[in-house]
Amino acid sequence: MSDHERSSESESQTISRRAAIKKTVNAGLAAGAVMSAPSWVLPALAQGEELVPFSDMPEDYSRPPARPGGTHFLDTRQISSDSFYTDNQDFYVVQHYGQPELDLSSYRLQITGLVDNPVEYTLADLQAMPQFDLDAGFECGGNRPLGIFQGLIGNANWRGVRLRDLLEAAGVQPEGKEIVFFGGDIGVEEIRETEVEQAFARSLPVADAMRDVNMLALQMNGEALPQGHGRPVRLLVPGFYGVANVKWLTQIHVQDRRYMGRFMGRDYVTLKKERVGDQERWVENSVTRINLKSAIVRVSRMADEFTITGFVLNDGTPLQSVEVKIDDGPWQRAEIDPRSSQYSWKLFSMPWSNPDAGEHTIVSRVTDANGNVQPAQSELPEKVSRWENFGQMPRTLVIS
Ligand SMILES: Nc1nc2c(c(=O)[nH]1)N[C@H]1C(S)=C(S)[C@@H](COP(=O)(O)O)O[C@H]1N2
Ligand SMILES: [Mo]
Repeated sequence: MSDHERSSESESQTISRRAAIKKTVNAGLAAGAVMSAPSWVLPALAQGEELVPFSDMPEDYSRPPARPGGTHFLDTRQISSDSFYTDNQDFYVVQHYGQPELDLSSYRLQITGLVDNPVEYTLADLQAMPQFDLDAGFECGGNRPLGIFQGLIGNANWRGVRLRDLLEAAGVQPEGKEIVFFGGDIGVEEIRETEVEQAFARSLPVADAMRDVNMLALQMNGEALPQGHGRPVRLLVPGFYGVANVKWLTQIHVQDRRYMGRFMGRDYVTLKKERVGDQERWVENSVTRINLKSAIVRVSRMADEFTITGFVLNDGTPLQSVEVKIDDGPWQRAEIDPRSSQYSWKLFSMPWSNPDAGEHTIVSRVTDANGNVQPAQSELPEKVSRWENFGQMPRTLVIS
């Protein structure tokens, strides 16, 4: 499906897709439930349960503590049945120009450009509008297995105003093609040997911006949006990599051409070899929808019963299955957390009884309802940029 076809998908298709994922996830649960006791009712580490170290991780692995104003990543071994929602204090934090402190009483969100009614909202205006809430998980487009073990990831319940309501009130003119979202954070960029001030910004084509799930989020897990996550307002584009979710949002601008700023045109741009018609070409694309991805992050042990846990992220397409392979064994179906919804992360688990002592390699793969299978690293196209790491990720551990 091309991006264009995806973005012009009608409301009714969106709704039926959402109904479909409910069914698919429930079906996955029913199938898994026959094979194993549901693990989701267990606390993070039950009494007598212990984490089994991965041998692909340094023995003294630890991540730096969260610092106000800094970046932060999850220790993904701590993702368990208890952590469907990532704590606000532990949700990963990434920004490129530092964290601006916006004054809430003078805060304004402007809507400008090719609109019938340019407008400025105060925070109180936004808070007084109808709100909706949605579970959404996402990862940084630069998330990776090595070093940080997939830590640039999180899942939360978000609450805020529907972006489409604001765009409709503003009245996007027919010449408006692209919607640009500016943050209040400003950095200096050297472009063509000239130093210029730039705000962090990302853009969406009008059709993508009009999706009914896009939110101007004011709350995260029931609290006012924390400073590190964009206080007081951030854009949330469910199903997209984190870079789309502009924090400290101050301006929405409608224009008749592509926005080419650093984070659309130069950075967060993946370079890979692809077939274009019957030609093989090196293609650059900006990081947008989350590729179909699963990864194992945790193995726990209770006597001789082991549990393998991992996560799935994608663009919201319903899933068919998540499977785990141990050494050269068959792919075995894992159980998907029934709390999963279309844009949340989907945690999965699989019991592993009485493994043999010695080193083992375990790997997961996810298949979506359209039959797309998460590829092995060796099946991925040649790629030279560090964005969009979604191939299968084998992990190793030693059972003693
Ligand atoms: N204003 C602003 N928004 C931003 C960024 C930024 O640098 N400035 N970084 C983006 C990137 S690259 C990511 S991965 C996500 C991280 O969101 P989080 O810190 O809430 O997890 O924010 C996005 N939104
Ligand atoms: Mo990112």
